[in-house]
Amino acid sequence: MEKYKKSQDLFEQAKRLIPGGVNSPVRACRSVGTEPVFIEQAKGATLVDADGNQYIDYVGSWGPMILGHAHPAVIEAIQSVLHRGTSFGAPVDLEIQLAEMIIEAVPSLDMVRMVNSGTEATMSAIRVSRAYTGRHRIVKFDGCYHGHADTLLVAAGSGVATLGIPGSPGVPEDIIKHTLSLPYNDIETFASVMQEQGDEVAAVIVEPVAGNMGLVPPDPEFLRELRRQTEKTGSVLIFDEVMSGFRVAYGGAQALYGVEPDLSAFGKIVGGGLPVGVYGGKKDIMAQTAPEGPVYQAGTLAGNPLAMAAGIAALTEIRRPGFYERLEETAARLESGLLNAVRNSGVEAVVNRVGSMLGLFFTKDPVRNFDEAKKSNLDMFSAYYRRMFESGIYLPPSQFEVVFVSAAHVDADIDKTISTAQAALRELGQA
Ligand code: KE4
Repeated sequence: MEKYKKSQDLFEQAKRLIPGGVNSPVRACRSVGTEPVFIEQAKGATLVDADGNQYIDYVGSWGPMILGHAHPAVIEAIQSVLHRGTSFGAPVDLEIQLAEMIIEAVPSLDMVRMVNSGTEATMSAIRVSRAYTGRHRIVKFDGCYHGHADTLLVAAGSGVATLGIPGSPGVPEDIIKHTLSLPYNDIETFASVMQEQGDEVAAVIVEPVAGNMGLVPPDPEFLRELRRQTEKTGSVLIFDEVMSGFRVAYGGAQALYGVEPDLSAFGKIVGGGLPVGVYGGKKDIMAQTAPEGPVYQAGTLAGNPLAMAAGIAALTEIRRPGFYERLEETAARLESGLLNAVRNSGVEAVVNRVGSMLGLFFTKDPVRNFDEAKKSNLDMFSAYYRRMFESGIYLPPSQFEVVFVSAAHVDADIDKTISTAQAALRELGQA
């Protein structure tokens, strides 16, 4: 179609040079049967593709863009430090400033280490936990995705779930034999596993709000049970807040649900759209990290000054009074509009939401874990996705991702999204 001609040409070129033509699998849109458009630029809640088509964006770069794209404060912050140079491989004052902001925002953090991605953050938190406890076993939860480190690519969500693969070839059995993946929100199963083998468990890692099997809220009692059992067995509790951190509250999901982990991982928002991952927590655990302690972890561009400046600017904006209240209003409007659209369409679907993270599943039953998420009608999701896309609503191209609302989404965006969803769902209901 001429409408996407430039993107199609670019995609053909990209596929000759980059596996699948993308630098991250889920961007290839394979699970929804379309090809990706190449983005020319973005501002606020609007994306513009290579052919000039405009979209209301609910991917938000998979979470970082809580302020909306190209926020003036973030752009200005990057420009204001650019003249100093882009990377030194030596400490910079900006690293202290961002570390202070993150530690001040999250009471469970005594110390943090900057890395370049969420994957590095969770991978490093696991390594430090294993060193701190002298144990190897890791407990994670089905449908949770913690990045692509070998240890954690077991029954993962996000792109692994989107591609329908159990884990990934190339990950030796020797490595994943230490990783146990249990059903999310299943308190009994978790408690009995920890009673049996908790004293061999180095760490329990969880997405405290699950955003990689679609949006699945935690049962607060489940999070409290994770805390109780890990306290009892001396295992490290790791909250992977790469997505939920600074998203569902300024203090993350741990602030929202009142459960304090031993270590946390952050990413996405804390870099303001530039590559930043963070792991941190209790001082005695973090003191294991080289060069203070023996656990090796390193990174050429960790603490990069441009990324630090972008992160500082982003957190400065989102900690302003009223930010989360306004975001909550916008996301609640979208949720109720979608629920009404479902009710008026005759289609069976449920909507899950925590703050500005939403998930719509084509099923009549509640979705509280990965098995239930996988029971939803994926073909219907693909048809819905395509219909919304063609009408200028840019949703995540997978049932196992989440819709992100930003501070840049205005009433007109929400109204257009709801009316487009209404039309799409009516069509699906009549098909
Ligand atoms: P990165 O390595 O992609 O920065 O972060 C990995 C990660 C860790 N933990 C959680 C809870 C995450 O959601 C992620 C990454 N999220 C996916 C989207 N679901 C990133 C998008 C992609 O893989 O292209």
